[in-house]
Amino acid sequence: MNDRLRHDYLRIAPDVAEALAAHRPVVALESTIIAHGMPYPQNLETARAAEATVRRAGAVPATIAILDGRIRIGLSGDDLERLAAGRGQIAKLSRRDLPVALASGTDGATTVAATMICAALAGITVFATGGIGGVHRGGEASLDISADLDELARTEVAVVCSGAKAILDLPRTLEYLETRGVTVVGFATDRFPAFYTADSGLRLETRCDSAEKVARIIRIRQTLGIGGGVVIANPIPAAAALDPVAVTAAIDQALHDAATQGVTGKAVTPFLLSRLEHYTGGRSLEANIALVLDNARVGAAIAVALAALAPETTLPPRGAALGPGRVG
Ligand code: PSU
Ligand code: MN
Repeated sequence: MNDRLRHDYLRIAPDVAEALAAHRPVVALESTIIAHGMPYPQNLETARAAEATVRRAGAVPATIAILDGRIRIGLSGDDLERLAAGRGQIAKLSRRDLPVALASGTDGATTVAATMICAALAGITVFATGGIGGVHRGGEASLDISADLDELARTEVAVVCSGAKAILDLPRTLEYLETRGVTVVGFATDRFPAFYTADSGLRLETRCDSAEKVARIIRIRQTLGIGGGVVIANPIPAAAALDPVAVTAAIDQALHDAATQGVTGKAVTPFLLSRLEHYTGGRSLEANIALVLDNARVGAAIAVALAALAPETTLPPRGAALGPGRVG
C-alpha cells in the first residue's frame, strides 16, 4: 500500500489491522445507512448490533466512515454515536466526494461506493450492507444512476445486500450490472430480492446455497484479475418481509413527493427512504434492521469461508489495487 496514504489519510483500528495481517476474516460495514438511512437511536442500535452479529459469526467488524478528514476503518463506540447522533450534519460521501472531505478535514458517511473504495484500500474483501444504489426510475433520461454500480464494476469487494429498493428501476439496475461485468449471486434464491420483499420477480442466473460456494466464486474472480466486485443478494428473512402491495403503494407516494418537491442529485435516495418510512408507518424500519443484521451474518460466514480456502487459492493482501485489471 502507498505509504503516503497510510500515513496521512488511513486509520485502521488495531483489532482490524491484526486480523488483516493474520488473514483472519474481516467484514466491512458502511456508514451512510447510519447517518442517512435510519433515524436516531435505531441507527446507532443497528450499527452496534451489526458489529456484534459479525463478531458472533467469527469475523472482525470494520465499520467505515470519514472522521476529521481521515479514512477510518473500524470505529469505536463513541465514533458510532457521533455519526448516529449527527444526522443531518454528516455529509453523504460517494467516490467523487472522498478527496474533498479529506482535504477539508470534515466528517462524512460513506455510501456503498465509497465504503468499497476504503475497504479495498485496507485490504478487506467482504462488505455487508442493506441495499445498493441503482438506476433510478427515469434514469434513462435523467442519467441518475448510482455511483455504486460503477464502483461494483471496478473495485474488488464483495457486497452482501438485500438487493435494491423498488424505488429504483430494478430491471435496468440488473442490466447495468450485467453490462459492467458484475457477478450477481442469489444467496439461496433464484430471484433478485427487492429489499423489503424477497422477490422482485427478476430471475438471477447464479444461485449459491452456501457461503463456501460464494467464497470460491469471489476467490476465483480475484485470481483471474479481472477486477470489480460481486453482489451477493440475500433476501430479507421471511418473518421480517413486508406486504408487497403496501410497499408498492408507499413507493408510489414517495416517488410522487420527490417529483412534486423537485428533489434531485444525491438527496434523492435519502429523501425517498425517509418518505417510505413515513408511509409504511415505521414498519419499513423494522424490516430494514432485520435485513441488515442478516446480511452481516451472511457476510461474516462468507469472510470465514474465504479465510478457510486452501492456501493455493489464497492471494496476498491486495492493498490499493483499485483499477480494473490490476493484480496485486
Ligand atoms: N439504499 C438503501 N439504504 C441506504 C442506501 C441505499 O436501501 O442507506 C444508501 C447507501 O449508502 C447507498 C446510497 O450506497 O444510499 C446510494 O445513494 P445514491 O443513490 O445517491 O448513489
Ligand atoms: Mn443519484
